Amino acid sequence: MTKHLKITAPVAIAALTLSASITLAADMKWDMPMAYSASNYHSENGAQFAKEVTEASGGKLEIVAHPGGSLFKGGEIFRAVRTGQAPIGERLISALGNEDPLFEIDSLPFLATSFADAKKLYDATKPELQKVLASKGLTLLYTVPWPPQGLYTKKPVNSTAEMKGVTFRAYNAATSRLAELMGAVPTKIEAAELSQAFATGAVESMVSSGSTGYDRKLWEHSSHWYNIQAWLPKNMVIVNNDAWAKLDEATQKVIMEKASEAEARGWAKAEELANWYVEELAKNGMTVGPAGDQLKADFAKIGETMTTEWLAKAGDTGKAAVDAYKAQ
Ligand code: PCA
Repeated sequence: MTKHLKITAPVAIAALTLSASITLAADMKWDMPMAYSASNYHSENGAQFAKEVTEASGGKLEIVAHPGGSLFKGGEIFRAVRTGQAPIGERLISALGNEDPLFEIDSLPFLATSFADAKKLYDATKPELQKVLASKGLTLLYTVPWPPQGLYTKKPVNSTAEMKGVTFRAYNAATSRLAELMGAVPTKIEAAELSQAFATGAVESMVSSGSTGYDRKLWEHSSHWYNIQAWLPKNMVIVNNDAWAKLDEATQKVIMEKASEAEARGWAKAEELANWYVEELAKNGMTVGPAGDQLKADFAKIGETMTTEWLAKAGDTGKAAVDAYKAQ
């Protein structure tokens, strides 16, 4: 009898512990790969979204955000979600031009250069974006913009001719093309690998927001940021439709509600932080300001070339999307 008790007590305790942990854990867990630094507002917003869905789902779903490319690198996230390796994930939309030209519409230079216009462009093109994603088995949850894009250099630059032969970090096909049109030498590099690329001298310039320059301490590697205000690219959070179908309606509703809140929060945060980031670049010793007249004129011309090229590639759908935006 004594012997019998000695054996069952630990077993009973183990069983209790096990059942306690089962009731605490959610029925389902979604890992959510994200590409940018944990402290960036995109990642913080995503982490908040994940936490809120987890809490509001009543134990049915736990979403865990993995920032900084720790689960999948930026360049792998879209494929991971499309193939179901990850049920949900975040990706820079305009890096997906080889999937569909429509994904590049928010990186067309000088089409939408303010937060208000970027929002208009998003509203006008959202149905088409959702359609393209649906054709790949994906659902759009929310988007968040980056602040306006400017040129980081190691020296004062007055015209794009001065960028000839300069090595340039690109984050999508559009920034690669922009570099080519300046005579610069582009290499595609994810933000997570940026500091190293600059530190080793692999690249010496780029076009990006004050946000990414701040995250990656670009003042350690460059001296100037020209606010050419060329476009405001967006990140999107997408979900795999097979994973989506495994959720009950109530959980799907929770996700959509929290996604819509994350979208509003993210757009507001980007706008709120835009100037602050630029001030931080200046505080850390960089010369920041508008581009000079020649540089501006050169970029305007490059922008026209890129828009013409994109329209040829994007066909009637692309033209209709631009027209829908302009009609707003
Ligand atoms: N930061 C991202 C994309 C646009 C931006 O402002 C990056 O540089 O990778």
